[in-house]
Amino acid sequence: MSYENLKEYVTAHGQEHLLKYWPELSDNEREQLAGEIRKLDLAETNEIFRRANEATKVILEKFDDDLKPIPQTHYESVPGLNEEKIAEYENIGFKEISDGKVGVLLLAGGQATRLGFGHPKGMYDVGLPSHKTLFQIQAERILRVQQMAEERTGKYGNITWYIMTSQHTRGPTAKFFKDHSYFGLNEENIVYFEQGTLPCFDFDGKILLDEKHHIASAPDGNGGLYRALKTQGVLDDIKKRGIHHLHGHSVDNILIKVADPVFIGYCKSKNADCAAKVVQKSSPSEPVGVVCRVNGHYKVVEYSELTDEAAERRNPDGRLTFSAGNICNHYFSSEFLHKIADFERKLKLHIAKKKIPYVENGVRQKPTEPNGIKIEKFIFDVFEFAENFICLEVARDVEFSALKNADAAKKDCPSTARQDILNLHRKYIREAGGVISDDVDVEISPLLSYGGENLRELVNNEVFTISPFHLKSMQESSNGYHNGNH
Ligand code: UD2
Repeated sequence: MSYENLKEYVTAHGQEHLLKYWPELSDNEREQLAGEIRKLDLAETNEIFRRANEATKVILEKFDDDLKPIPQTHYESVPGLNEEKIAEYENIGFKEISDGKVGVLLLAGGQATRLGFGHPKGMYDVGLPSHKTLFQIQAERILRVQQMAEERTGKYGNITWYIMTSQHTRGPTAKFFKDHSYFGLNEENIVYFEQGTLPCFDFDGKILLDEKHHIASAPDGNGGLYRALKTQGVLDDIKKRGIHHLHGHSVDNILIKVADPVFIGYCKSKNADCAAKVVQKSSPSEPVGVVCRVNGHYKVVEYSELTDEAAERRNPDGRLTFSAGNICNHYFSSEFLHKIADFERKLKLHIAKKKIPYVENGVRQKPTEPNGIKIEKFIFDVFEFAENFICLEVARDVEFSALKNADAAKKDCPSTARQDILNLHRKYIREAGGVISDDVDVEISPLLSYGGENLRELVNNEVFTISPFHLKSMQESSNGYHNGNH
C-alpha cells in the first residue's frame, strides 16, 4: 500500500491521526506503522469500538425477575456426591484420557499486572518447599493423571496441552518449557498458540499511538480464545488428534485439577457441550460473578448486577440461592468449540478504562489518570450459546486458590496460594493415616498424588516433624524429571 492509499484508508475510517508523525519517521518506522495499520481491519475495529461503547451505555440494570439459579437437573456438587457416583464419573473420565480424547486449554495470555511479576504468571514460584512453578505443578498433574488413567484402564493415552499465550507471553513461555525439558511431558503434546490483540482507543474511538510509529494494543481478553483457536489452526489440530473434551482454565489457580477425570466424566455422562466448575460463594457480598440463568440463558452475572435482595436470597436449606461462584474453570466439547468459531464475532465486548501511554506533540506520555479504553472478550460469554450447559460445584479448599495479587494485598496472593496448597496436603496426609500438626508444612509432589490418592502406604502412622518437607515420587527422588510418556 502506497502512502496515498494508506492515507485514504485511515481517513475513510476517521483514524487519520495515525499518520500524524509520518514525515518524521525513518523508513523502518514507516514500514512498521504501515504494517500495523494494514493488519487492522479498520471497519471492523471501528465497529468493535461502537459495540463495546454501546454495551456500557445500557443503564446497568439489576437483574431480578428474569434471574434464576441453575436448575437442579443441571447442577451437581462433588461434596454432595457419594463415592460410587464420583468413581463412576472418574472411570468415564479415565477412559476418555486413555483413548487420547482429552485436551487442556490453558489460559496463559494475561500480563500478571496485579501480581507485579515481569514474566508469564505460570513461571511464578509461590515459595513451596520444592520451589515448583505453576507451570511445573500443572505439567506434573498431567503426567500423574495420564498414569492413573493407564493404571485404571490398562491403556496409555496422552493429554494434549494447548497453551494460549499472548504477544507478551509467547516467547518466554515457550523458552521456559524448553529450558525445563517440558517438565517430562512429550514436546509433541504441547501446542502453543497466540491470542489476538485489539487496539486501545481514546474515549472518542480514536486509536491511540503508543509511539509515533506504533499502535497501542492489548490482548483481546481470555474470550479471545475462540478466535485464536480458529485462526491459529488449533481447531484443526483438535480434530486431527481426535480430541472430544477440552478442560479450559486459568493459569493462576494453584489447586487446579488439570484434566480432571471427574469433571470430564460428569460432562460426558450428561452429554454436556459446555460446563463450569463453581464454588459456593462464601457470603452474599463476596465480589464474584455467579453462574445463573437470565431469560433462559446461562450467564455469569457480575456481583454489581445483582440486587441486594437477590444476593442475600436463601433456599429453605439455608444455602444462598445465587451461590455458584465462577472460578474460570470450564469444559467444552470439541463440537461446541467448532460451533462457537462461527459466531465468536457476536461475543459481548467488555470495556476497561485504563491509563494507556500515548503520544502527544511527538512525546510519549504516561498518564496518571485513565485516558482511554481496552476492550476484552470473556471466556464465559459463550455459555448462552450452549445447548446443554451444566455446573459442577467443587470444594473451594480442594480446588480453588487463585494467585492474582502481590502479598501486600493479603488476598489471592503468593502467601495464600502457598498456605492453601499446604493446608490441602496436610488434609490428604491425615486422610491417609499420617500424623501432622498444623505448624508442619509438607508439600506432596503431583507426580506422587493428584488428589490425595496413593499416599496410604507411604504415610500411614507416619509422624511428620520435619518442616518444610517435600514428599516426592520415587522416580523424582532418584532422578530429575520423571518421564511418564511411553
Ligand atoms: C477470572 C474470571 C472471573 C473469576 C476469576 C477467578 C473471566 C473473564 N473472569 O477473573 O469470573 O472466575 O477469574 O479467579 O474469566 N487471560 C488470558 N488472556 C487475556 C486475559 C486473561 O489468557 O487477555 C487469562 C489469564 O492469564 C488467567 C485467566 O485468563 O489465566 C483469568 O484472567 P484474569 O486473571 O484477568 O481474570 P480475573 O481474575 O479478572
